[in-house]
Amino acid sequence: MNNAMNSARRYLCISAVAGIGALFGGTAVNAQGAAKSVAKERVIKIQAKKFSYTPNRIVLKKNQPVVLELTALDFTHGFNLPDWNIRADLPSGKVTTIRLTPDKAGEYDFLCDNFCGSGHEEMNGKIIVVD
Ligand SMILES: [Cu+2]
Repeated sequence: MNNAMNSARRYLCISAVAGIGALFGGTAVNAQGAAKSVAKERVIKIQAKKFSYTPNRIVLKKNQPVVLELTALDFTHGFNLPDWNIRADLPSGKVTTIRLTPDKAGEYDFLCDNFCGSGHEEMNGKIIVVD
């Protein structure tokens, strides 16, 4: 029963993020939806612990769908990507999934927005989207 509840929660979380991603992604998200069975999502695993993300520099290709699988190891950290209006809590020991398809090249900062201690302000990283 616990597993069922977890997957239900995860599904809700993914849906919320996908909705937000649609605002950012525009045509790219629509194109992804249309070609869903063809486009292969790239999975990127990210670990969060006091006070860093590993990796903390992530290079994505424009218009390539990706799944971020975030795992906090020691605390409920946050993941906030303000330029894309994406944020999530990362409960310790659980995998939090965020799907996105970047449609603009550039550099985008992400950061922990759950205060986690003395190094919290330096807990951040960068997503680099290339053409
Ligand atoms: Cu943190």
